[in-house]
Amino acid sequence: MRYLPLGRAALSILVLALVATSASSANDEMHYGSKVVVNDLDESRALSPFYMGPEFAFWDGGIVGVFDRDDVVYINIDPTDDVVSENDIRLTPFGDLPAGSQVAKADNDIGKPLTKFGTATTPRAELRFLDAGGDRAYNLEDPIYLNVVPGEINPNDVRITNYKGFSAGSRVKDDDPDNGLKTSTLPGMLSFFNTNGNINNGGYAIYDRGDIVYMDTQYPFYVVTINDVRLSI
Ligand SMILES: [Ca+2]
Ligand SMILES: [Ca+2]
Ligand SMILES: [Ca+2]
Ligand SMILES: [Ca+2]
Repeated sequence: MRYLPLGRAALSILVLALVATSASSANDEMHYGSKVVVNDLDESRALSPFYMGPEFAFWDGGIVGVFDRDDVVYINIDPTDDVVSENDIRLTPFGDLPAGSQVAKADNDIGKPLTKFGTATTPRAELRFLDAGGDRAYNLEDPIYLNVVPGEINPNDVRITNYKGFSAGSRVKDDDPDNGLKTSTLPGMLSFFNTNGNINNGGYAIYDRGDIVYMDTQYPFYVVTINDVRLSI
């Protein structure tokens, strides 16, 4: 009898541990800016290439002609259209619409002009990582940035993953601890999971509503592997 209370305590600890374990691998962890870890539900799923390589771009608000924190940043899926269009991905929030959301037909940013990075008048921008562990390799602990003026984190860079309490989709500010730190080239390319499975006449996956964009970071490509990054909700 005297062991019963201990047994109950041990049982409730076990139950709590099981609940915590199942919660950490559930779908709600697979949001924008999260990385694929062992046993995630999407691990080893097939990814599809985009017809044309999507580009990062911004809707130039705030001070026009200057990339600043009032500019909403996007993945422009069709880089030739130069406007915010259906199913482009927001990398920063727009009003109530969170970072990682796909643009929908009725959204207020649809049709807005997009400015490309890397032209004669605009800075270059790349996805790069901060080597937090200092092992000179990209791994799970390393946060990712849309790094404008690649090489060093600057104010207004976009965090693609969380960093020390700063959420994915937030902008780096002058006083933030990551401002000024060095970045390294993130290997890989953008591809997508064809959630609804639709294909065109040529047999290629169609990117549309509900499909999930990934930064595909390592061999084998076109497969979701550990370290890949989810870029949409
Ligand atoms: Ca601006
Ligand atoms: Ca577009
Ligand atoms: Ca590292
Ligand atoms: Ca699709």
